Amino acid sequence: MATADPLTRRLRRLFAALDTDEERYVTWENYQRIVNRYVNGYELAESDTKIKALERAYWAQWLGLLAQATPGRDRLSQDEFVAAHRAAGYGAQASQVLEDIAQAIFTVLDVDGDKRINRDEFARYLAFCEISDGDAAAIFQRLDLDRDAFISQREVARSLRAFHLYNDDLNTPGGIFLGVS
Ligand SMILES: [Ca+2]
Ligand SMILES: [Ca+2]
Repeated sequence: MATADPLTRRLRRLFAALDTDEERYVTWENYQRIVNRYVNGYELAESDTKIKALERAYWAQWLGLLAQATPGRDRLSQDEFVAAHRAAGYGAQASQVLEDIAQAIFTVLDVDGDKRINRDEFARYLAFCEISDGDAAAIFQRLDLDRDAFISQREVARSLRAFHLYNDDLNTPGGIFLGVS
């Protein structure tokens, strides 16, 4: 069997991060669980506009994935999940989906609302993801493309695109925003 290409490997790791109940399928409930983690981790109400925006962005992505699957399906196996992501392509129109997810995640992480993620806000996010502080500086540096010591919404969006589109960087850091370490 041929070795899977880097995009497929990234998407498999994303699948594993989503399939927390190890059903070997991803369903909308798995995405809801992620949204609920933000509710708890950031002490936000379920009705908070930040949470609603995140839920809506993930819902749009999920519908896009289902649109690529066999009609009538409401859950995706790992192979279906990878194929649906690849078919969605995240070119022009579908990239708006990633843009909306980036914006929603950014808005939650930017706790003080100054339109940029500083090191403290990023450290809080890593703690939320249960990723060790030891990696924080290196990950932050890779995400901070313009080296201004802040992560902008644009930098979040670019990292998400790099994660979802074909390129051979196995360690592209955008997965961090999706719970893939
Ligand atoms: Ca901030
Ligand atoms: Ca920056």
